[in-house]
Amino acid sequence: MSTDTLAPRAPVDRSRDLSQPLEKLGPDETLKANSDQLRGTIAEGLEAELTAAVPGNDIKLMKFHGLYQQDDRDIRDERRRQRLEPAYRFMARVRLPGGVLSPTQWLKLDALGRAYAGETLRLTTRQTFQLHRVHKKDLRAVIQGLRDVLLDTKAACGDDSRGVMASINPELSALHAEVHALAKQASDHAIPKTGAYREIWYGEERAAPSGEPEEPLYGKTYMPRKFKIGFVIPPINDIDVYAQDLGFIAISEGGELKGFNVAIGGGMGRTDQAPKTYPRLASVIGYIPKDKVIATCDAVMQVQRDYGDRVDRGRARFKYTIDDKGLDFITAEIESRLGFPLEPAKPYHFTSNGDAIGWQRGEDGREHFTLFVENGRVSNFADLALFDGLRAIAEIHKGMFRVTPNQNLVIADIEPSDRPAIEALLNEYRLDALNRGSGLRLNSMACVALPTCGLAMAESERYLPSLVEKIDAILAGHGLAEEPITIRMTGCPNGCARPYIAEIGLTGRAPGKYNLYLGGGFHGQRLNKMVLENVGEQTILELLGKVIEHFARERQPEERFGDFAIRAGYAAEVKEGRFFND
Ligand code: SRM
Ligand code: SF4
Repeated sequence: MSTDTLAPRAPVDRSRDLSQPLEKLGPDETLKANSDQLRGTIAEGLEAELTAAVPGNDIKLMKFHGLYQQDDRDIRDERRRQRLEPAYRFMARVRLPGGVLSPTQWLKLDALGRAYAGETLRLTTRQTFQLHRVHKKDLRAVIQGLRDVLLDTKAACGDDSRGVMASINPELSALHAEVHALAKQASDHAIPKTGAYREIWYGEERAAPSGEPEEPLYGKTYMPRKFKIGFVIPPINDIDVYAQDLGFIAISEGGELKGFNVAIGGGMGRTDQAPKTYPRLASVIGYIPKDKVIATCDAVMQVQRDYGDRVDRGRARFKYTIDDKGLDFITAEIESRLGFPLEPAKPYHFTSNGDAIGWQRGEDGREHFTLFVENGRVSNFADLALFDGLRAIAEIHKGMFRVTPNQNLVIADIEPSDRPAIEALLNEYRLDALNRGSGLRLNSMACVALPTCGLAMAESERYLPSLVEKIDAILAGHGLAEEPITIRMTGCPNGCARPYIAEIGLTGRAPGKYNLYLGGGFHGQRLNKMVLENVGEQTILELLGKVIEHFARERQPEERFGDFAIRAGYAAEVKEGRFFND
């Protein structure tokens, strides 16, 4: 943990891209600036009945409202053959800071999912819900339904502060409550303030101009790119704090929250064949007392707002601003906007980035059940009525639910006297069986990918479960069935399941083809290394078979799979052609 970044301040360079005329910037900048604070022609596009789509510019603006236009890629070719427009639908992403929701909110999401979203809900890697396959004509009903239970989709996507994450750790009830409250405050503070959302989706009248700017933080051009904030409570790095643009690492004394170490510049996305893009782990730059959280959000976001690349969108994330300008310069600029220097970072310690599956008791005596939800998909499957089972639980549950950063679900805050009733439903619907997966499966995550994601190049959610089964067979053959190993798959290199910090990472290149990465840190502290590029299942299993065999034979006591993979140097071994011949 370096604190040398708190050295004397670098001079402030104000030669940023915003000083250029707008037309010299990327097209998305012009679009935002001319959008009348995200109104665009969204309201008109919703009325057009001849198409299930909305006009191109509105597709982009609607992201700021948490909505993505997509089409069903399973039937895209068939529709083209029939000369029909693609089967357009929308994905709505809910804003749910820290992933906490009440049973009433669950029941509303359940009802909306059944009525408008293909009878399914999707838990995401940033602790919220996505409703897919919503018809354009139903968008208002969905959004107004969410409003009935005080939920919305504001800023769940777009160039703004995205869903704010917070650790789940059920054992530390008081700390969790305080950190979650701060995450909610940061989310409320950082979301766009434009009235566009209320006007378009709730049908409210536009307020008369007050003379104040509609967006005090964002101005007319919002952020250069998405911006992600997360709060973590050591020792569990469940939110993957090093993958956040701005991460707060809770520092407590005797169970009392004191403040946060501040980490900046994390991000996963990369593009194949584009070396200027890369995943980056966040750098810890110092410590702030807890009453400075909102000021720090403001300062850090302002720095990225003002210095982020607004010409090349591919380099617009905060991680590149930091690498281009230098960490010392960015830290000094943050401190200058805060008006005080950051204190040296305080010691902290992480043990894993996974979830503690099963029953746990909080320090306040209440009980919590973490349910493994494979890849976050909540549906009624042929052999498991997960959707119905969770509805039945929500109907009697008196506590809260928490969506975890690993796409799982905590049935939280159960009074001990209520536990038998919850257990009876878990048994009746056989949901507890989900928690009996292998160490690999319980630490697996896959992004949505096909058929809804427009950027997917390969399967992910629909494929990882069967691949895990095959790797499990290899692990079991070496007595490692229970070994917790993180495996994460994405359908493209964008990294939505944070694959570059998994012990085994797979990113899609083409149908049936993946890059294979090994060696991420078990608590999210180290990026993995690419071992194979653009290969199919057989090659992946052949390589993993050998690595697992070596691991079983040569691991040191307590050595993690990822640590072993780095120590063994597989990336170089394979590259230099030695591995498959040994
Ligand atoms: Fe993501 C874009 C799904 C977490 C990096 N992501 C997308 C889109 C919206 C595709 C699109 O732009 O058309 C995907 C929608 C698919 C679908 O059909 O639902 C999508 N991302 C997801 C989710 C649902 C994955 C999941 O299976 O859970 C996650 C929703 C999170 C949420 O609730 O807000 C999700 N995405 C992430 C994460 C993980 C995180 O934030 O911790 C990352 C990596 C961290 C990061 O941002 O660096 C991530 N998504 C991306 C990127 C690459 C960004 C970059 O800097 O290069 C894209 C593409 C883009 O923005 O251009 C993307
Ligand atoms: Fe889509 Fe790629 Fe994100 Fe997966 S990683 S959801 S394929 S953008």
